[in-house]
Amino acid sequence: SANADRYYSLEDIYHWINKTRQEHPEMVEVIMIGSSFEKHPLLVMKLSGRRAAVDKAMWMDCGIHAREWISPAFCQYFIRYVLTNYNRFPDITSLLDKMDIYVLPVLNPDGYKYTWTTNRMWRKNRSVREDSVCVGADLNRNFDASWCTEGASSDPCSEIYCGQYPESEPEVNAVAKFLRTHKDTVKFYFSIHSYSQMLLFPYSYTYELAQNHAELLDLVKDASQKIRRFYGKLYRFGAGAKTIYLAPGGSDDWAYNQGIKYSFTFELQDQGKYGFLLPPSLISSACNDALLAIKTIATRALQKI
Ligand code: 0X9
Ligand code: ZN
Repeated sequence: SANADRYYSLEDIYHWINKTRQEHPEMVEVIMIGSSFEKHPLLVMKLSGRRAAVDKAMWMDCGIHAREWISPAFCQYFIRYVLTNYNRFPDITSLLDKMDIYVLPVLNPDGYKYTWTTNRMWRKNRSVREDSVCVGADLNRNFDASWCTEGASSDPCSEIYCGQYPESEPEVNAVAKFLRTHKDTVKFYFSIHSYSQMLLFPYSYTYELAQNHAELLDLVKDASQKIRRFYGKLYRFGAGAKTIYLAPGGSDDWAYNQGIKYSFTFELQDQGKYGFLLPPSLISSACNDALLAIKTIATRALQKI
């Protein structure tokens, strides 16, 4: 199983996914939801407990932004935690007894690979257009949520380029298609980013408040306080537009508008000392923060739905 003491290359992650399925055939199913621009498979790992079918599910994706290496590392950490501790720890056992968990460890495989081979600071995917020399769209500006308004750019050379039209990017279209098909069961949406230590929820494309803003605020506040108490780390929390910046076309806002009322974006460690270059020695600390936040939010919200 994955070590939390190093980062995995794209090839290593594919190998790890395959190995993990072989080691836990009764709990893990691998679903190919589509392909990236460069035809890498987009593999979702479906985790289920040893029980009858359930009608609820959680979704988590990692690695939308290529250079945020702690994000895929967290998806791996989370999967390993669930598989190791199901039927051992009551918290994760009761979560998995109530819902299935879908995890997409690398949403942007082409970009992730590029950060290993060529440019460590690459953010976007690697899609090519005939009319521009610049490569890539920002996948977190390409969802159909107030697409390409203030906080995104229509310039293909920009780091926050929104793409040619909503869901123009195959990675975004694959995720949106999957969630549209599963929106009756998916109750939680988590998207993992770095850095700056924030627990965010909709909206980011407008300053207007989400319908259940007070409830979402309460959940992330509780999670932030627990992280502070257990691990001493400070996480800011709130609606995206006010807490970080106005940014349309994001996956969390899109998922929320599909009816997934518990929708979150986490920005993991650190606060800027290492930034995207978080050293391997801090992987487990960053992952513990995020794991505690997810367990806190899901456990509390599940009591109400
Ligand atoms: O700008 C982003 O996409 C995220 N920050 S990052 O530094 N990782 O790039 C924040 C996303 C918050 N949610 C939305 N903008 N919808
Ligand atoms: Zn990001």
